[in-house]
Amino acid sequence: LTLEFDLRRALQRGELALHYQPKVLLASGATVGCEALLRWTHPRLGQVSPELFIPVAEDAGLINQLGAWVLRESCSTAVAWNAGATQPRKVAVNLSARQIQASGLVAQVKEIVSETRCKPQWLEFEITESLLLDEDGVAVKALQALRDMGATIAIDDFGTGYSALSYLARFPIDTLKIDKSFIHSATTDHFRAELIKAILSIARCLNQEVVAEGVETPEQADFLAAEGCQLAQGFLFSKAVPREQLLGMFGA
Ligand code: G
Ligand code: G
Ligand code: MN
Ligand code: NA
Repeated sequence: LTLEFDLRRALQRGELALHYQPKVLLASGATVGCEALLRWTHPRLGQVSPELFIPVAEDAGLINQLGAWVLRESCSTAVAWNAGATQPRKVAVNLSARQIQASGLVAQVKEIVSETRCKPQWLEFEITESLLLDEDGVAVKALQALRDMGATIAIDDFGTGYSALSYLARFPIDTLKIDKSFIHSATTDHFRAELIKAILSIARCLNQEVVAEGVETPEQADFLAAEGCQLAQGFLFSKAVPREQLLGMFGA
């Protein structure tokens, strides 16, 4: 309850910040996109993880307000980052299950995109795979509408959820983000390494982009590059950085 009170206050007092983790080309290390990640510096507790406060925001009915703030920040960063760019530089925005199931999401995205003059092509939405199980559900319809606008859809934490390969064929997904737990054991666990190769092979067949998450060592990066993975995020390259720092980073 107290965290809920504090979160309301945080929204008003500007204690929240959006940081951006670069997404890089493994071949060159060049930054070609990024993922927006919420940061909250609590006046007494210090850094509070979004893993902790997103569920609080959801239960308190604050997630729409928080989501709108994240999207507005992300769009305005995308506009600045894409000024003069020849290739679209995408900002990936995380959406929780509750956000996608809420009825106003698509209208909210349309409004903010138009208000900030952000091209939907500069946005990617990250969701978790369990949302796709309900084919005729609200979530899948919302994702379809976002895609029709020109945004792309990524499956976050791929491999950790209720992975049903059938949904990959049924639903148009643009990007698979391989969960960091796979990447961390790729160079020590033969079985995990083979699974990563299988994921890369499926993605090639379905024309999907793959992003390896949580790359921390050169050995992991070398393994991924050798297996044909083109894109990665992780502490080896950069943690999430403030907007000003992101704007100085690009390679394409
Ligand atoms: O940022 P960190 O490295 O601690 O992320 C922890 C979790 O919080 C991740 O699962 C991430 O997807 C989620 N998260 C971070 N920022 C946002 C956000 O803006 N919206 C939502 N819904 N989740 C976020
Ligand atoms: O669930 P999602 O993929 O959105 O979460 C991203 C989370 O992963 C964030 O909390 C981010 O800070 C964290 N992260 C990013 N790069 C690395 C990394 O190289 N290693 C680890 N352990 N975590 C990372
Ligand atoms: Mn994510
Ligand atoms: Na992830």
